[in-house]
Amino acid sequence: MGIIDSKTGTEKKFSVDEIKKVANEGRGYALLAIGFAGSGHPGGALSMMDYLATLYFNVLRHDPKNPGWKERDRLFLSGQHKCPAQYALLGLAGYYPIEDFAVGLRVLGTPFQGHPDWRKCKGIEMSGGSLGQGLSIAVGDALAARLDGAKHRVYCVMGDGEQQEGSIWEAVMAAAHYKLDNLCGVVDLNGLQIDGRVCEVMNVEPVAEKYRSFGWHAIECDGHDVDALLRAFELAARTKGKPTVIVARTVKGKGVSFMENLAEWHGKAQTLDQTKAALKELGLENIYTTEIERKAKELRAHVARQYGNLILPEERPFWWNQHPDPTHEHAMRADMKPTRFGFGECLDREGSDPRVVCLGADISGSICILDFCKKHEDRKPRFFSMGIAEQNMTTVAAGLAKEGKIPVIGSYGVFSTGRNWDQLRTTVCYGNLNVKIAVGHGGVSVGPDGATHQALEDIAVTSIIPGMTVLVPCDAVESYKATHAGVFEVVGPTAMRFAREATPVVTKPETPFKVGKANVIRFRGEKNKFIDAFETTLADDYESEGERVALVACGPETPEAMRAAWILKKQHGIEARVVNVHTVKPIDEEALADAANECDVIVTAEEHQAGGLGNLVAGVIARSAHVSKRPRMAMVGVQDKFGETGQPWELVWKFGLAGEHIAQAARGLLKK
Ligand SMILES: Cc1ncc(C[n+]2csc(CCOP(=O)(O)OP(=O)(O)O)c2C)c(N)n1
Repeated sequence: MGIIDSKTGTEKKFSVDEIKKVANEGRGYALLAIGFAGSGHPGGALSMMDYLATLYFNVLRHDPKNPGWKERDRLFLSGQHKCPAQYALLGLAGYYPIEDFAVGLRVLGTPFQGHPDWRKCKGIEMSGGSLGQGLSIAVGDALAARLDGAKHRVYCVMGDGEQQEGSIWEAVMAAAHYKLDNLCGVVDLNGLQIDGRVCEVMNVEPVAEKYRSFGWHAIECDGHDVDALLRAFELAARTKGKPTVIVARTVKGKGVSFMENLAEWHGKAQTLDQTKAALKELGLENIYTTEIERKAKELRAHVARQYGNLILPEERPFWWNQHPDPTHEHAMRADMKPTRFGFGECLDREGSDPRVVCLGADISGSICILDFCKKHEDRKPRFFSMGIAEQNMTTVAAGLAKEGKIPVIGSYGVFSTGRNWDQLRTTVCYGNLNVKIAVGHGGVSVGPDGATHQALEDIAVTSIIPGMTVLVPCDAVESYKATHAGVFEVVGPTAMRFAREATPVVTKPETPFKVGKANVIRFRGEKNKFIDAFETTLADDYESEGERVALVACGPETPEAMRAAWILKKQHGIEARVVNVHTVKPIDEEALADAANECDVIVTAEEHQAGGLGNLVAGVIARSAHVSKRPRMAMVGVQDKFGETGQPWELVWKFGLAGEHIAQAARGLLKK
C-alpha cells in the first residue's frame, strides 16, 4: 500500500523515517500557509500531522495524479477546521504544487477554502466544516463499497471534542451493526477544544471503552509514534467482522514549543515572526523565502483589487471611511463595531436577573455569550457548558425554560438554527418555551472560515416556525437593545442574529427601538460623522416625503442601505427611505404597506439568501389589504449560492451586497 501510480501499478511506500520527515514538512507548510492567511487552526493541524502522514504516505492506496481513481482508499476528515494539515500533505504527495497551498490558503477563489470543498480541491473526499458528520458519510461509503464488492478501505479522522456530537454515536452504532470491517476511525485525543479542556467542557472519556461497548475494535496508541501507528493500522486492516477505531493520544500544537497544549492556539494564526520562529524549531527556516512571502502578499493584493472592482463605480468613492480628510465637515466617518459585541455587553450588564441562564456550545468566546459571566464569578453556576452538542443544548434549554428560567443558547448561526432545527421547531416552538437563541456569525462577512460557517439561511428557517420572534439588529447599539428586548420583553422563543465582522454603528442609545415596529431612516445631508447625516423615526410616526424609493433592510445591510440612500441622493438626485426592519418577525406590516403605497419601487437587502427577509416583505405587499398599489421590487442578497472563503468585505462585494449594489438595483427598477 502507499502512493500508487494507478496506470503502471508501481507504488511508493514511505519508511518510518521518511514519514517522520514528511510530517515535519507538513507542519512547516501548514504553519506557513496559516501565517500568510492570518487565520486558521494551527493547534489541531499540528496534533494530527503524524498519523495523517502515516495514512497518506504508507497506509492509504491513492494516486495523486489520478485523484478520482476508483480503487483508491477513502479518507474523510471530519474535523475540517484542521484542513491545513490535509492540504499540506496532499500537496507534498503531489496532488498540486505545495506552494499553491502555502500562498493560497483562505484566499478568495483558490481551491484552499477555510473548510474544504471536495468539488474545489483535489484529494479531498467530502465538503464540510460542521462537526460530527464525517463518520456518517464514511459509513455510507463503506456500505457502498460492500454493495459493489469494492476492495478499498475507508478511513475517518475525528477530534475528541467532536465526540460530543450525538450524531457520531449514531454512526458508531450503525458501523457496528453492519459489521463494517472495511472502516477505520481515528480519534485525535489531544484533550483540548475551543473553550478549554475536553474533560471540563464536556467529558468524553473513556473514548476507547465507549467504542468497544458499541461493538468496535478499539486500539489506543501514541498518535505521534509512527511505528505504533503503522502497527495499529495494520491490525485494523486485519480485523474482521467489526470496525476499528484508533484512539491516538496527541499533543495539540505538537512540534512548536509556544503552541503545545494551549487551547488558545485552536483557531488563532501565528504572526509572521512567530511563523519564522516555529519554522526554526522544525528546522525548516529555508521554506520561508522572500520570494514565497512576496507571492503570498501579491496574490492577496491581486484578489482585493479584483473584487474591489466589483463594487460598482460611482463618480466619487462612497465606501466606508474613504474620505481623505477625516476632519472634513462632509467626511461621513463611521465607527465600526461587531454587532455580537452589543449582545455580549447586554448579557454582561443585565445578566444579574437570576432567571437568566446561558448555555455554551464550545464557541462561547467568539459569539460573546461568555460575557454573561466573564466578569461575574457569582453567575458561573448559571452558565452551562454543553460541549459541541447543539441539539442537546437546545432541548436542555427547553427544560430550563419549562421551569421558569430564561435560557440563552448560542453558537454560529448555522449550528444554532440549522443543526437543531427540529428541536427548535418541535420542543421549543410547538411547546412555546421561552428559549433565546443567539444566531452568531450571520452572513458572508464571517469571511475566511468559508461557506460552512456563514449562516445564510437562518432568517428563513427560524421565521417560518410558528411562534418564533426573529430579531436582526443593524449595529452594535441596536444589538444591545435587541438582546434586552429579546431576553426580557418578548415571552416565547426568540432568535437574535449577530454578525462577526466590525460593521458601522448607525444608531444611538436614544434611537427608537420597539419590537415589531420598523424604523424609517432618511438621509439629510453629508456630515463629518455618517451617523449624524441621517434622521431616524419610528415608522408609526413617519410622514411620507414623497420618496420614490424604499430600501427595506435588516442587520448590517441597514448601514449599506443607508449608504445606498446617500449615493442615490448625492449622485443621482433620488430620494430614498430606508426601512430598518430589526424585527423580521413579527414584521411591521403597516410600515411595509406605507412604503408600497408611498414609493415607486422597493428594494430589500439582507446578508442572507435573497428572500429570507425579501419574501416576507413581498408577501406582505402581495396580500395586505392596506396596500393600494404594488410597487416594483428587487431583492439584494445572496442569490441561491453557498458562501465562500475570502476577506469579509471582499465577500460583501463579490456577492453584490454593498450599498452601491443596492443603489443600482433601485435605479434599475426606476428605469423599467
Ligand atoms: C457542529 C459544529 N459545531 C461547532 C463547530 C465549531 N468548532 C470548530 S472546531 C471546534 C472544536 C473541535 O474540537 P476537537 O474536536 O477536539 O478538535 P481539535 O482539538 O482536534 O482541533 C468547534 C466547536 C463546528 N465546526 N461544527
